Amino acid sequence: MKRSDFLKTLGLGAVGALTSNQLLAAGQPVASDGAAGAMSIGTWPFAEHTTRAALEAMKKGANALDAVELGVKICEADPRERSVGLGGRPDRDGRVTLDACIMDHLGNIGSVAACEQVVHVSSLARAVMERTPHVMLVGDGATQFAREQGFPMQNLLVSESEAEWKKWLEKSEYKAIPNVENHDTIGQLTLDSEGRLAGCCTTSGMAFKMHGRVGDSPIIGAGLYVDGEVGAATATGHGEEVIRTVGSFRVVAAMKAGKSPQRACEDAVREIHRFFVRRGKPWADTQIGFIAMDVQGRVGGFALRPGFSYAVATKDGVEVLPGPFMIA
Ligand code: SD4
Repeated sequence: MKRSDFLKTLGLGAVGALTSNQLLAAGQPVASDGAAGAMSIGTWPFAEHTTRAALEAMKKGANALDAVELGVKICEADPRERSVGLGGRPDRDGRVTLDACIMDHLGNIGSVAACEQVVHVSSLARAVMERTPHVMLVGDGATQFAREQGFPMQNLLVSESEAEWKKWLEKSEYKAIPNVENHDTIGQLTLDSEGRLAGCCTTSGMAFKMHGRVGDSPIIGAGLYVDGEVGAATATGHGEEVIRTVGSFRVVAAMKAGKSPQRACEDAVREIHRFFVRRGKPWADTQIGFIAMDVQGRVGGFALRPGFSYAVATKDGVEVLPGPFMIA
C-alpha cells in the first residue's frame, strides 16, 4: 500500500498527519519514496539510548556498521545492564561468558561465543570479521584473539550479579525466565542514509547457564541476519528455540518473499510455537522476540508473550514501542 493510501484508510488525508514512528509501527515506510533516511531499531527499552546514539552517529556521517557497533557498546559498558557485557549474569560456575555477532549489508560476518574477560564482544566480533580468515571464534580462542588485538582484559562479574549467583546456588535450579527485568539481549539494526544495513547482537546469554552453553545471539542466521538488498532481523529470548528454527534468517527470508517486516516477525514466532507443540514441550516459561527492518525503512516486532518492547529511532525521534505478542 502506498503511504497516501494508507493514510486514507486511517481517515488521515494530509501527509504528515502521523509521525514517522507511528507509520513505522503500522508497517509503513517513513517516506513515500522509500528513502527512510538513517534509522535504527533495537530490542528492549535500553535500546532507546543505543538507537539514539547510532542515529546521531549516522547523522554525522557514520555508516550503518560503525553506528550499530557504537550503539550496542553503550549497553555492553553499562554494569547496570545485567544481561549484556560488563555486569552480565554469570554461568552456573560463576563465570561471565559473552556471545556476540555482527553482520553488514554485503554479507560480511564475525562472531564470538563463550568469551570471557572482554567487555566489547561486539567489537571483537567485528575484529574477527575484518582481521581473520574466519567468521567465529569461541571460548579461550576468542579471549586469546582479543588479547592479541589489544582488547583490555577485565573481570566482568559485578557484585550484584555475584550475589544473585550465590543465591541461585542455594537451589541450583536452572530455569529460563521470560522478560528478566524486562530486558535481555540487545539486538540492534541500522540503516544509514546511503541505504546500507547492518546488525549486531550481544549478550551474556541465559543467566546461570551451563558453562560453555552458547545461545542464538552469536549465531548468524539465528540471533541476527542481514541481507543488504532485503532487510535485517534480530532475536531475543530463549536462544535454543531461535537456533532450532533459524529464526532471524527465517524473518529475512520471509521479507525477501514479500512479507512486511511485521508479518515476517509474526510468522517466525508462530513457527517457534509450532515446534513447541510438535515436540510436546511446554512454552509457559519461554519468551522469544524478533525485530526486523527492511531496506525501505519499514519495521516490525513480535513476541511469543507480553512484556517485549523495542526502540525505534528515526529522524522524528526515538520511541519505545510495545511488542505485539502471540499468547497472553
Ligand atoms: C540467549 N537469546 O543466549 C539469548 C539471550 C537470553 O533469554 O539469554 N535470553 O539465548
